[in-house]
Amino acid sequence: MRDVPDRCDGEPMGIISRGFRGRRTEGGDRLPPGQYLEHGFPVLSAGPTPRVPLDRWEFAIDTETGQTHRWTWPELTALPAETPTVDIHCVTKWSKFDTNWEGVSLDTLFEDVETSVEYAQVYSYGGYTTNLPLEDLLDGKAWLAYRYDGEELEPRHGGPVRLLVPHLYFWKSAKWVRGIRLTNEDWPGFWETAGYHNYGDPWREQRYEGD
Ligand SMILES: Nc1nc2c(c(=O)[nH]1)N[C@H]1C(S)=C(S)[C@@H](COP(=O)(O)O)O[C@H]1N2
Ligand SMILES: [Mo]
Repeated sequence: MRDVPDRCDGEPMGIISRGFRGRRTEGGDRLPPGQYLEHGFPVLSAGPTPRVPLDRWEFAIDTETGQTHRWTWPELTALPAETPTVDIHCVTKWSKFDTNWEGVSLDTLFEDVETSVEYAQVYSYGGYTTNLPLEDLLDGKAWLAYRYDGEELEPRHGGPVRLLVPHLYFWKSAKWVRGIRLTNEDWPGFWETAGYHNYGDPWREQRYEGD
């Protein structure tokens, strides 16, 4: 006899119903509506992979008063790092559970940043942009990630450094991230301008404008 799944709710399960239930419920409660569980790691890039030499790489936070906070690669990687394990959800319907990252919490980067605005415009090497409320980057919800699964982050997945904001659809997790501009107004980014939802909460299935 093979094991019965943990989520068994007590109804009698023959081999056929078990297989059927297994497929339908793979992912269970952790899978947002309309998503399926992916075991590989697809690459989704709207353009070519930009190559940024580490000695020229920098990350900046630009405030509404014109102040810029900058980090070089040695400065960023000298900051205290965290190793979040998170589920990620792409708007094209794949979700991947328990992805392992290493990087710096945005809370650390924002420690000395004074701002009174609500919006963040994230921009990347290569020209990609995405927007989100500043509060979605704070309080342990976002990281600048430079390692994945114990290895340095591959260029196709956003290396040397990508944003990781796992509670929103993965298009908000800008690869090859270069900076964050803090603004009074909310400026839609690359996919947000192209008809994707402005906020992108996978649990409310906010895929497209109007969802
Ligand atoms: N700079 C940049 N960041 C990006 C994208 C992109 O095209 N360019 N694609 C987004 C989308 S739609 C997704 S699903 C994820 C994909 O990340 P992955 O290729 O590591 O799976 O990156 C997001 N960040
Ligand atoms: Mo995506």
